[in-house]
Order: sequence, then C-alpha cells, then structure tokens
Amino acid sequence: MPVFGPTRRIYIAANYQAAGCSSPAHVTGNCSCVDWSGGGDPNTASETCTFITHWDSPGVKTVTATPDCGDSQSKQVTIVEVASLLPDVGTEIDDGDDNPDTKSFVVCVAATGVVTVTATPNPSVSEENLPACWSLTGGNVQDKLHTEVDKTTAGVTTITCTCNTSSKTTKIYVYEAKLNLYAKGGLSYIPQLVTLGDFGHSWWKLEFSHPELIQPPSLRLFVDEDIGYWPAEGFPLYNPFAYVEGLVVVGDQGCTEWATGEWTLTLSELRYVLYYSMILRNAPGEFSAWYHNCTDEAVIAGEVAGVETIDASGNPTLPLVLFLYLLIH
Ligand SMILES: [Ca+2]
Repeated sequence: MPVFGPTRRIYIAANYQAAGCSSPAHVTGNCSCVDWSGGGDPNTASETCTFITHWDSPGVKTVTATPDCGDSQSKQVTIVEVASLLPDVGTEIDDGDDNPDTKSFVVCVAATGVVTVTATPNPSVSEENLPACWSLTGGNVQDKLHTEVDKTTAGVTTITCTCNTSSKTTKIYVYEAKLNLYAKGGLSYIPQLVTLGDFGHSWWKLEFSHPELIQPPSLRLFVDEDIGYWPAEGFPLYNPFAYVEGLVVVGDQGCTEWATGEWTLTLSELRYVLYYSMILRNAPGEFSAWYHNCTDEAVIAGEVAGVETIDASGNPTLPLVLFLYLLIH
C-alpha cells in the first residue's frame, strides 16, 4: 500500500514545519512500521507513522517513507524563500541598518513612468505555485511577484515580500532635487562706481524632497535654505579691490531676487553642491568685490552641479551679469 499519493511537489514556505495529519509528510494506511529519510532538522519519526521535520534552507527536498508492507514512496517538497525584491531602475543607497533584507533605492522624479519592483522566489517557482503564505504588499501590486511605484510624484513607498520567516523590504524613494540660482542686479555695472550704489547680490538654494537621506546629517542645514557668500564685516565700500574676511550666510540673504534660474539635479549633483557649500562655509577665504565675490561663488556652486551659466573666470563677476543671464535663459 502506498504511504503517499503519486509523487508530486508541494510548495512550502522556508522554515515550514511539516507536522500533523494535514502535513505533506504524513502517512496513512495500515502499515505500522515506517522508515523515513530525507527530512531536515529536527528529523523525528514517531511510532505513529507521522514524520515531523522542517527545513531552514530553501530548495527541493525529497522525503521517502518505507513501510513494512509495501514499496517506498517519495514526495518532493519545495521550500521557498524570498530571494530578492529589486526595482528595475534606481540607485541603491546605504540604509544604515546593516540588514541585508532591507534595502533602499532612490529614483529621480520623472514626467511619466513607473518603477517596477520584482520579487524573486528561491528556488524558482511559477506564480501559481507560490505558497499560500507568500505575500507582496506596497505600491500598486500587479501580481504576487510584481508591484509598481509612480515615478511622477516625489515620495517614499515601502514594499515588503514575505514567505513565512523569509522576508525582504525595499523602500523606493522617488526624489526631486533642484538648484536655484538667484541674482539681484546692482545699480553699478562699473566696479569702480560700486561705491556710488548697490553692488547687488547672487546666491543659491538647494531643494530636496527627502533631506532625511542626506549623509552626514550636518549637510542638511544647507537644504531648502538660501546660501550666499558675503564680506564678513560689511561691504568694503571704500575699495572694491580690497580683500576682506569672507562669510557664508545660510538663510535669509536680506535681498529680493530680480531673476531666478532653476535646474533639476541628480542626487550625486545635489551632494556635490552640499559638500561645496559646507567646505566654503568652513573655509570661506577672503571676499573681494573685484576678485572673489558672491556671484563668483554662486556661479561655482552651479558649476559643481554641472550647471553652466555665465563665465566667472574673469574679473569682476557681477551680480548684474548673472541677473541678465537668468533673465534671458
Ligand atoms: Ca539594510
């Protein structure tokens, strides 16, 4: 008498414990003594013809029972785990938890499209053969193995795929990063006449939808704030050629811009300007209206992000010139 039905596969989640009469590794019939093989750990055959075992590792397992009054029968049990949960686009970032089962990815916001996140079982089994306990949540779930995240809106979506004790969690950050350049043109285009009027000012601002992602956290003070380069002790009206101590002001510049330029940045480009802003703040050097002024630094902040505006290599680089550029472009 067969102890099992025909040899077949049953798909069970990783770490599943086969036990009791409803389990796949259960003997029915009149045979009293059964020899078992193929179980995981623990591997216990009882006198009552019930074989209790479980597996911690995924894969196809074969359990064989040999009764005292019939042929050996085998059953294959496929133990399934969540192998991966990965998006089709995006860049992985360190989520800082040292847990390989949790991952974070960043994707730049786009006019159209979705991020498709795919769950992959190990071993490979078709969707219809996944264990009942397999679940995929988060995003716009398409089926048991795929879900989608809208790329058109900045936000964060947490996706989790679970199969018994096996689980992966993937966060998708759709981010928006921007550089703004501002200029307030001065009344004096001729530097020597600066003393007669307002020199003007140029400054920059970084906008980012997820400042919590910025590392180190000390860089976050530069997000969503105006950043400008100034003479520390006031403008040297007496001499535009003079060098005085420089200062980076984070926050209100005390100016209203005449023109604004806005550029979309990648996360890398954003980081470059954040670091540049911090370096300049820590070592501002000396300000000179003629040789090293607010507009030089605003233009350089753009160049650090790959944003080309006016040529700042000559002297002086005037707020009025950047204003005119921003006005036209
Ligand atoms: Ca992690």
